[in-house]
Formats: sequence, structure tokens, C-alpha cells
Amino acid sequence: MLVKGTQDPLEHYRTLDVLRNRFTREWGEDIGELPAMDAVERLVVLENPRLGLGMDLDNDGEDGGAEGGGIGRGWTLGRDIGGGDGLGGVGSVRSRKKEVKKETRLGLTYKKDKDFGEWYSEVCVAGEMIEYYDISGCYILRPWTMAIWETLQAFFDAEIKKMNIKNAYFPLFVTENVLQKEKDHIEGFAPEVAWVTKSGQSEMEIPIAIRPTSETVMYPYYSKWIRGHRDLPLKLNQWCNVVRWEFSHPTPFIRSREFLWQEGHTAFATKDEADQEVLEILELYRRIYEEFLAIPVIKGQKSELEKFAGGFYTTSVEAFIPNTGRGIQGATSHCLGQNFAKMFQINFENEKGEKAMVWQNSWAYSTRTIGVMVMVHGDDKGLVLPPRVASVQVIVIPVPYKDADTQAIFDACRSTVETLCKAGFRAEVDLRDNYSPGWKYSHWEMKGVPLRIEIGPKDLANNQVRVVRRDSGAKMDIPMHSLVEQVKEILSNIQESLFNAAKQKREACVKVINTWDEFIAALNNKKLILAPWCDEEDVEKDVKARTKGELGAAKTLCTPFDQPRLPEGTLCFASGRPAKKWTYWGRSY
Ligand code: 86X
Repeated sequence: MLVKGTQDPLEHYRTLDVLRNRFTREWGEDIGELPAMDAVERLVVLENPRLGLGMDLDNDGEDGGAEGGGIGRGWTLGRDIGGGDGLGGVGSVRSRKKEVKKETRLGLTYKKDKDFGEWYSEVCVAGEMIEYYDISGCYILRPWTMAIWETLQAFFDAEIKKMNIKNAYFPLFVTENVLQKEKDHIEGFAPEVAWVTKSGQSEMEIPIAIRPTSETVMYPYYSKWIRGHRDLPLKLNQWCNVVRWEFSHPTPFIRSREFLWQEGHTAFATKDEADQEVLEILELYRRIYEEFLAIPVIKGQKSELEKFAGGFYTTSVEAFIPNTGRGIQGATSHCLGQNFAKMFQINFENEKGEKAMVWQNSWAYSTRTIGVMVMVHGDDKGLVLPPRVASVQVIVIPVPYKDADTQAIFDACRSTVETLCKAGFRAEVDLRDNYSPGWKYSHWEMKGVPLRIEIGPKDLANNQVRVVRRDSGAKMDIPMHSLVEQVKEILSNIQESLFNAAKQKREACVKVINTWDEFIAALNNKKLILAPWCDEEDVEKDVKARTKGELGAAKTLCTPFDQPRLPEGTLCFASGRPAKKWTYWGRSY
């Protein structure tokens, strides 16, 4: 194999395992995705024992690791049998420059502010959160993702247990009959339902659906289990996956065909109890976003058009993505009223011995939370993880110079990690000897680790470490004796700074408007619009129709609970009728 512009004095790169995007010395021996991968602009494999044919690979970055698999990030398979000289000719000055730059850093191809969509996919993959799968809209959640999910899960699970909500697990499958039971609200969703119609080669007698949400799976049993007022409240939650076969553009975490979530389904004797729980759960969702993911959210109520059709009212936490100017629903907490109780006959005998219907709630948050985090905090170097959710909060990297006592540096690194772990931090050391310190810096920056500690000969001599913040790039030297206190301080400062920066960015996007012209101007400027509204359903439909286009229509995000004063006589921006409330509008995910 001949690689253009790649220095390979050790002759490591003998073979490129095309199927796995890995360089190997021998077939089957994996020596990793090397930093020099990006330096290869074009390579010709003259003989390949697996494929039999010679081939020509272009590293033009167009593939971007997106849809359809391909052979990996930035690589496309071309065919130019015998056409290349294996050296790719003499590169232009420009392309040589590019090679040098690419050789020294493993960076992202796309910029957040320039190509946001491509940047997002690339950062999810390069940060090792996600791997694309060969079914469109399905993604592998890698350990780096699952650790964050588990942190959010541990928090929420503990909080709902304090509320005496119990976990249960209901089946993945639902029969057509049962699914159709709530046909009014299923109607609109029907195209998204995935069905199992065969077992082996034989058609099944009755096809079964895969749950898109579990109302129809659970509520027949709520009807069975609830008899008298002493059976109430019934408060169950389940952690599971759901499948919605979406047709609009799939995006990792944000819109995937299968995702993980929790769904809570509760039943009460009174409306008051239900109302109170809706807000208690919504507050937990706010805390997930603001306290863990460092993302500011707006709590509010959904409009009639945007609420869960089967419910009574819907509350949500809404986040905002400044780069695309889109709102994104972060989580929802619904009061279902007695609608489902009617459909599924969930009745009970009250204290007076009369037959009554239960009041129900349902609420959910999903792995979408993690996508919002990537979008809000990530930068051109990769992921930026808030310390509270990062599975590695501190990465320690040895920096041995040529004549330095490598063993002593390694020992100092190990003991630093031990000190930090004992103090309750999540710290790791990267002692790999096949990567340079510089490569490791980029690698862990790409993965978004909040704090890096470098230990070199000078640090060793001075009994100090050098720390570098992922969020700001700020560097400082810390004496060993105050390591624990200072790391604690810096991590909590990073958590706070990330939230403040995100909040400031969002605030800069909020635009208060009063007229239709102002509304359109703000929409075109990617603003999060706060507008006085008459709260009429057909007015929202009209706004949707009038703003329809390539980017999608504008709609209400929520009516914030926190309402600014609405001066007497204020008119609706869209209808000119008297305004009833301030409502957030915008395009959304
Ligand atoms: C709406 C409503 C509700 C329990 C929640 O938001 C919280 C947790 N569920 C979910 N919804 C559907 O009901 C639905 C139904 C079908 Cl059949 C579907 F294919 C997709 C759906 N998407 C959302």
C-alpha cells in the first residue's frame, strides 16, 4: 500500500482494513485509527487479499460519516483501478499545507457556525457518543453516551421514588385491537407505527405493533387494578425503548426511530392531586436540563394545537438552539384529565361509595436531552461535557520529554488520579504509549472532558500540575497540596460558566415583538419570539400556513408560566384581536 504524504518510518500502515476504517500491520491486527488517517488524501491499494481488486480512496470529507454507512468518517470508496501511480502525483502548495495542518491535529471537518447539521453529526461520531447504524434513523449509543444517560436516570429515578412512584415494565408489543382502542388520537400517528408481521417465514395470525408509547399497553391493566379509592393513587414509571418510524430527516438523539425514555403514568382520585404532580415532575425536568446539562429551559403550557391530543393540558420545558434558531421541546408532563379513564374504563368507588373516574397524568423525557446538550455546548474542537454528567471529569496526561524520568511522571499521574478518585471525582489517566501528548489533548478535547491535567518533568520538579479547562481553554498551575480543593472549585465553576454562557446566548436571541412584520423579521433572524397572542387555535393554524416554507412553519413553543405584564389593550400580533397572554413562537425541531 502506498500512502501519499504520510510519513511512516515504522512502516505501521501496511494495510488499511477498509471495512472497519482501521490501519493494520497485518490482516486482523488492529493498531487503531491513527492520527495520520486524515493526512491521507488519496491512496491506492494495489493488491488487497480481501477484495481482490486494486482501488482508489478519496478522503474528500464529503461522506462525513452520515447516512448510509460508507466506510467511515471522511472516506469514500472510489474505483480507479490502475489509474493512480500510488503517490498521487505532486500535490499543489495548497493541498500540501492542508496535509501538514491535518497531520498535527485530529480535528473536526466542519465548523459549528458554518455547517451546523454536518458539525453535529460529526461531533456525535468523533466524540464517540454515537455510531451510525445500517438502518436509517437508528444509532448505536456508545458508552460515552450511556454514562450520561445513566447519570440522568439515577437522579430522576431517585426523585420519583421519593414521590412514591414505582417502576414497572410492560411488554414491547401491542396488538392491533388494543392499539386501535384510542383511535381518535392514534389516527394521526398511524403511519409511524412499526409492525411485526412474520415469524420466520410464516405470516403471523395477528400482526403486532411495537410500542410507540405505552398508554394502550398499560391502561387496560389500570382498569383491572383500580377498584376502590384505596387503590389510588396508582403511580408507575417505566424505563424503556420506543419505536416511531419517522419519515422526516433523522438526527442522532434528536429524532431517531428508536429511542430510550422514561414514561410515567399515574392515576388519582382528584384533579388537584393530578395538577400538583404535573408541576412536580416538570420541575424535575427543569433540573435535569439546568442543573445537570447546564441548559436553560422555559417552563410553560402548550397551546391547544400543540398539546398531546389525547390529554387535557400539556406542560413542557423548552430549550433553544441558537445556531439554527429553533426551539426544542425538552420534556413533557401532561394532565390527561379523564379522557383515557373514559376510553379504558378506569373507574373506582369513591369514599361515598359512588362510582367515579380517575384523573390521570403522563410524562416523559428521552435521550433527546443528550442531543440538546451536544448542540448547545459543543464547539469546533468537539464535545463539551458539563462536569456533572461527564463520565470522565478529569483526564490526566503524562508529558514525558526526551531525557525525563518517564517512570516518575507515570507514577505521578497514577497517584494524581488516585487522589482525585478518592476525593469523589471521576478521573482517569491516559498512559497509552502509541499516542503523543498532543494527540491525546485533541482526543480528550473531542470527547469533551471538562478538565485536563498535564504532568511533565517541570511539574514533577515543582510538585505541581498544569490544568487546562475544556470550556475556556484557560490554563493554570496548581500545587499538588491544594489539588483536590482547586479541582473541586474549577469543576463547579465550569458547570456554572456553561450554564451562564448558554443562558446569555439564548437571551441574546429572545425578541419581543408586537406586530406581524416584526414577527416575520424576527423569524428570519432566527429569534426566539415572545409575542402577545389571542390564544385562538385557528390563529395559530393561520400563522403556520402563512409561514410555511423550506425551513418549516413557525408555531407556538409554549406560554411561559412566568408571564411578563400584559398592558391593557395589547393586541395579538397575528389577529389584531385583544391579546390574552405572552407566548413563545419560533421554528422548532
Ligand atoms: C404522544 C404522549 C405521552 C406517555 C407522552 O408524551 C408522555 C409519555 N405518552 C405521547 N404520542 C403518541 O401518543 C403516539 C402514538 C402513536 Cl401510535 C405513535 F405512533 C406515535 C406517537 N407519538 C407521540
